[in-house]
Amino acid sequence: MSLDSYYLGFDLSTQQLKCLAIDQNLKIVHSETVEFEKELSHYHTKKGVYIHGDTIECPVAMWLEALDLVLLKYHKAKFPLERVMAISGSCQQHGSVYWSSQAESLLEQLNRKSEKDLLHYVGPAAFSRQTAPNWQDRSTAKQCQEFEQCVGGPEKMAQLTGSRAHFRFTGPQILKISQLEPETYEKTKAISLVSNFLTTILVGHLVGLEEADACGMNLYDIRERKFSDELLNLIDSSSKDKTIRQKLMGTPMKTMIVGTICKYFVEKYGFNANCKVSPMTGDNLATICSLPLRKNDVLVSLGTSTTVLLVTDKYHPSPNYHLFIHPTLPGHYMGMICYCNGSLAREKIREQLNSEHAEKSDDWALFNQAVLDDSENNDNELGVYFPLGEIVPSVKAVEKRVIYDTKTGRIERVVEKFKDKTHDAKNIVESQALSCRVRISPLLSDSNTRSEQKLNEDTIVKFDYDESPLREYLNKRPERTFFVGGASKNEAIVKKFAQVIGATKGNFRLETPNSCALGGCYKAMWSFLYDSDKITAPFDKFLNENFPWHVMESVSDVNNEKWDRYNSKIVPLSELEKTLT
Ligand code: ADP
Ligand code: XUL
Repeated sequence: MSLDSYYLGFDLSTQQLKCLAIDQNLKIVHSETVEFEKELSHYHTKKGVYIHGDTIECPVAMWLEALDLVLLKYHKAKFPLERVMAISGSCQQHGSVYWSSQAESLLEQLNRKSEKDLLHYVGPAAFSRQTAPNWQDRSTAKQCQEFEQCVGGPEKMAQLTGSRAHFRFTGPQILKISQLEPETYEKTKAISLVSNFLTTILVGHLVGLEEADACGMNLYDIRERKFSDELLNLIDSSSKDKTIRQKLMGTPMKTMIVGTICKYFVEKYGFNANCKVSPMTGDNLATICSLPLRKNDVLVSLGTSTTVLLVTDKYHPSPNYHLFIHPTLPGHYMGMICYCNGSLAREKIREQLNSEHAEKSDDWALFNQAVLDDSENNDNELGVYFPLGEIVPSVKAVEKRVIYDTKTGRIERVVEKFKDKTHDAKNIVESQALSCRVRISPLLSDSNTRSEQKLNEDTIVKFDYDESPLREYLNKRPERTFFVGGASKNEAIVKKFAQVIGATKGNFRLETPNSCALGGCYKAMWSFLYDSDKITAPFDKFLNENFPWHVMESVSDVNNEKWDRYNSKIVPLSELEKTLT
């Protein structure tokens, strides 16, 4: 009989609950999923949510049923749950769960009983509100305004909490509930994020917020590492018993292990009574734990949209991106930049190009050839291609092509089209990648590489709210870039992104269908081993040393010598963005 140890990672996302298991060699050994719409159809959700205009919510009871169901699948598969040493996981970010005053006593039953199911013990009576706002909700415009006014605008808000006020962030959501549903708010004993809701169920008692995920609330003062009094008072300045501070259960947790799994799961599914629970965290925070990312490493997700995640020790907030405390690396932050226009914008250019050449519209061959064709000179061209309104920069839908003076970087004229449609293929990928490069730049350390080009380094460039001399951008390169997501299959797109971003220690690509849950598995394993003094390595070192590197493909033939070739496009990009509204 093998004596393997296992670690579980949950992924409680919008449409499904997944549970992944790894062994002590970090190899995935089992996975089960419950799809909400299909398998829990009696909740009548569409893609996991209820939509009423701008209001988007999820039924909390559905998550309880899903947890029983996913573990039942493990049980039926005869997976040895008694050898699971620790559990952690990932949950959709920003959502909030409202516990009633009976919650504690109802949860307590999970430490004694197991005959019935979770819904029976922790059913509707445990909640003062049966639904949780979902991250897609857009109903809090008024509350976001109140939040930003309270601290003095979007920049101040970003400095304080790592992000400007966003509809989906939990603080504005709680404020809305306190204003529109005062009785519900009054009856609420405690408020969880989805992450500590799941942790709570696993350990069988109310537990506080996980600190990294608490940064997705617009309430947490990241530098002071405590809730902002100003913002808490905006929600609820009463000095009565049940103040917002008490509802949020005090200061968020920084612990690696929060407790052991409760009796319900031990008796019902055969977990070991010593199985440890490490706090669940938000999905993006779990994603960075799924890869061996260290300071100055960047993850570029080329999905429908483009998301850039990076690890930094610089607290340089901006209203255009998000900073969260890193869930496993003390003194570090996770930066997150979300672009709306990624794959769909590239697809549009590909289709136009193919139709000019009577090629099949969904073939990437012509597009790819154009992207890498260095015989075509596009040195004085720049374009932005935003078929959808963009988040970074924050502008309306627009497509704009310009010709600029290569000596000064100043824009000479706007053009309807470039010399050839192939130039659009090259220019869209270059400008998308360049936008990533200039936006991650303030979060990177100096890399001691100098450009040979003669540029006026004192020229002031402006991106979003940041204004600084060009020189600030000429010396900042990430160490490693990791590419994931649908378009990372595309050799040409990845090569161009890699050239423009210019990582000094390599570019990698991998398929990551399970990244959130896998990040949870790795966090559970490292937390368990570190907490029980079996290892001393910090999380990044542990993962770098133990990571199954064979799953990773090195994009090695990127000529990084060409990195500084894109330096001369920084000023024109800044100038072009200034003209957008
Ligand atoms: P999501 O972000 O919705 O999870 P994916 O990560 O699966 O999506 O990425 C989907 C996108 O990947 C599609 O919009 C498609 O344009 C793009 N894509 C898939 N294969 C390729 C390819 N070979 N070349 C370029 N783009 C691709
Ligand atoms: C991040 C965000 C989404 C959700 C998806 O800010 O809103 O990524 O976390 O679950």
